[in-house]
Amino acid sequence: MSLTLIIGNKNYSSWSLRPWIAMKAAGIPFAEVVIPLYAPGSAEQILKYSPAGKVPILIDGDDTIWESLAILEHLAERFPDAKLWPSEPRARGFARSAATEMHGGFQPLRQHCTMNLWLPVKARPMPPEVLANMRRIETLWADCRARFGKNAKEGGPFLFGAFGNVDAMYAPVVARFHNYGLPVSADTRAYMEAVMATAAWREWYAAAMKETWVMQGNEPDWPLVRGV
Ligand SMILES: N[C@@H](CCC(=O)N[C@@H](CS)C(=O)NCC(=O)O)C(=O)O
Repeated sequence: MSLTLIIGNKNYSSWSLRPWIAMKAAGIPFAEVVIPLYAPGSAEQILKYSPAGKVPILIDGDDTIWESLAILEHLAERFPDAKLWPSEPRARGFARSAATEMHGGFQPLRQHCTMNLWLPVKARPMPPEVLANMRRIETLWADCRARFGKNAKEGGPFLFGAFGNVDAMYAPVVARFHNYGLPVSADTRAYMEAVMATAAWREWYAAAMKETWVMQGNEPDWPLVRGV
């Protein structure tokens, strides 16, 4: 049964990046449909696929799965060999908590550092609540690495060893920390570099650089040129 992932434009759509990068990193084949966000008619286009009116949406044969975390769970069930969750139960429990903390939290970071891959990379002053989010995420990533990542059977530089669902959930945070120049530690930076070096990340980024849709209106100070 073929899979189609409906996503927003790659420059802005942080939620879309999550299942997209998980599927690419795991080598799961899929077709993609890109709907430019917040453009005339985009809401109607999204509604054709899901009454929830948000991307990402996964079409799996006759089934529609929406909400990024539900899509990641679906993929993990559908493709057990991809090991999108860690195979060890204690690591898996921790991984699910970390992924859910991202799905429901970090509102200040999401609000002040909206994903925009075109944004020139530059340190920007941030309110304390964003820095508090950053510190919590750094502690969480360090915990994942120290407790489960470093000695994982499926090894690698990612949070639980091999790239999986938790890395996918936090991939847009990597973009935010990077573009907005947040003052992260050397260990955090090393993890960010590992994510940004993946073939999947580079493919998404290259496609985002070719996009031309500019979100109108709500962020007047966003640059209209591509960043580095
Ligand atoms: N909780 C949802 C959030 C999805 C979401 O907010 N998607 C945004 C794009 S990143 C969207 O579809 N916006 C279109 C709109 O609100 O009209 C998830 O995890 O998938």
